[in-house]
Amino acid sequence: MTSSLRSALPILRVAAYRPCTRGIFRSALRTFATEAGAEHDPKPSNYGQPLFPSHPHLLKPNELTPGIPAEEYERRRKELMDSLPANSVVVSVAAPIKYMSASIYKFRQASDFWYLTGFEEPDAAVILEKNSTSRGYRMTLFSSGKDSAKEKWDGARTSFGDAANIFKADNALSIKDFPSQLKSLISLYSNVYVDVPQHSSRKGSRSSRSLLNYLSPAVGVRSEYETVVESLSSSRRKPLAPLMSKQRSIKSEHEQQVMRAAADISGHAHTKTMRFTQPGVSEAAVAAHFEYLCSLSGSQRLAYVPVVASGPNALIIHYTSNNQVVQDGEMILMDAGCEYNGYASDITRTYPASGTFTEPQKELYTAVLSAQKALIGLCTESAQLNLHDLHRKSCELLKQELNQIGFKLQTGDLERVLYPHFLSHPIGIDLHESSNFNRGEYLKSGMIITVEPGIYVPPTANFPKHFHNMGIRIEDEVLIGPKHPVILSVSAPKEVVDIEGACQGVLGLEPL
Ligand SMILES: [Mn+2]
Repeated sequence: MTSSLRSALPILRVAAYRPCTRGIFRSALRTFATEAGAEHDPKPSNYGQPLFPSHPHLLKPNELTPGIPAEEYERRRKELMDSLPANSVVVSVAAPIKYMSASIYKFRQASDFWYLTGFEEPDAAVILEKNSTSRGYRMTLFSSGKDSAKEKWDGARTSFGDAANIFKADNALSIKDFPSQLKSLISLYSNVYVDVPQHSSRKGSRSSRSLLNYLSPAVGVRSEYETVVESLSSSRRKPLAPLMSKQRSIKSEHEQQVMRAAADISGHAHTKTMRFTQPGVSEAAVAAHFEYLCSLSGSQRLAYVPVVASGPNALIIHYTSNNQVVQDGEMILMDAGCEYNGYASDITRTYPASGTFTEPQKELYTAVLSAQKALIGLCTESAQLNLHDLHRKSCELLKQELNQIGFKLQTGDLERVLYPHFLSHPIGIDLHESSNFNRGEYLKSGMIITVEPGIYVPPTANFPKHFHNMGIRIEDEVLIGPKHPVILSVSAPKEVVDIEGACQGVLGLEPL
């Protein structure tokens, strides 16, 4: 038994389950912990995250995180390091734990750190030093390691030995050594790729810092780390985030599969939630139903706070109060997606509460849908378009569609009033992978973007009365192909007949 916590406890293990491969019935061998070669029980896990030995129902033997093989993480690091000039070092740190009142937020790893390491524990960091070995770099992983007293409360942490072996680090050290190691190490390199922390804890008041230190000793480490980073001259310090953003924008086949699975879970949940929705139900219940279905399908959390906007609430683009009651005759705009195995999904559907669109609802819905489908057709590498081009195209198409159904649009009506948001954003580990994404760059195969035109009609006399207070958005996730787009969110119905079919149970769906 390797865990210091467990070896300290006088517990005899009576049965070791030795999972071989997924899907094969596991035999319960009666062994004892003291026997040589006995493997660790799957429960409680000996690691700080799901790994094949402890969670064979979630991962395949070669996977480091569900759906992503260990060699893909190796490939990501190599690709990054190969792209850098000689004399470069990369530094990436885990996300800090956030505390809310007395309880703790479910921890979510920092996206770039996770992309490079697959390591899911807080209080961790990685240093990658470019060198001339065949691997191309040297990797040092810092983490909290075993601490029996702490693990008794928070669960297992991966040992340094396992951190090195499983996550393929040349060296695994305590996070407490990170600031001093970093300090001595970066003096050796002329290019230090690192991101300056956005909310520097050093800038906090003395009292809040001591409170943070009380909550987590690692905050002290973080503060020291920030001092080291800020002391670097601007000529040597280079931002890491733009490089990561570029690399992350092209999804590997494994990532595409995980994202397709995430979109499938969300798409099915949308379909079943249409069936669940009835006049008289609360928006909150609709949101809860969606989340329940996603969790039931294995999603770890929602990718964002869902928008469940009934009737005129749909005119508020980021309506998340979700505290009204669905009325007969209204449409519901639901913008909701789950996170699955580290990747976000993002789907919006608009459907009738009664199960049947009214004529004006159908007319406006069909206008948005026609534009949306035409735009998806342009999501190919061969189309040579960027996100700005696609957005401009969406404005043109929506104007044409609206003019055909009786709108008399004046300059600015569409962009300023009826369709005030942007068409699209890249999506992946983060819901909006846009902060460093160049909207002027041509779309390339392997990118995944959303396509989400919408029309929101305020009750003003310059727009046809029968469309007043309607808000419609239709959003899919699209994988850019060389010549064809692939709609990842295809399991959520969007044709009028399919939506009505889902709502009415014609597709064989029951409310639950
Ligand atoms: Mn979106």
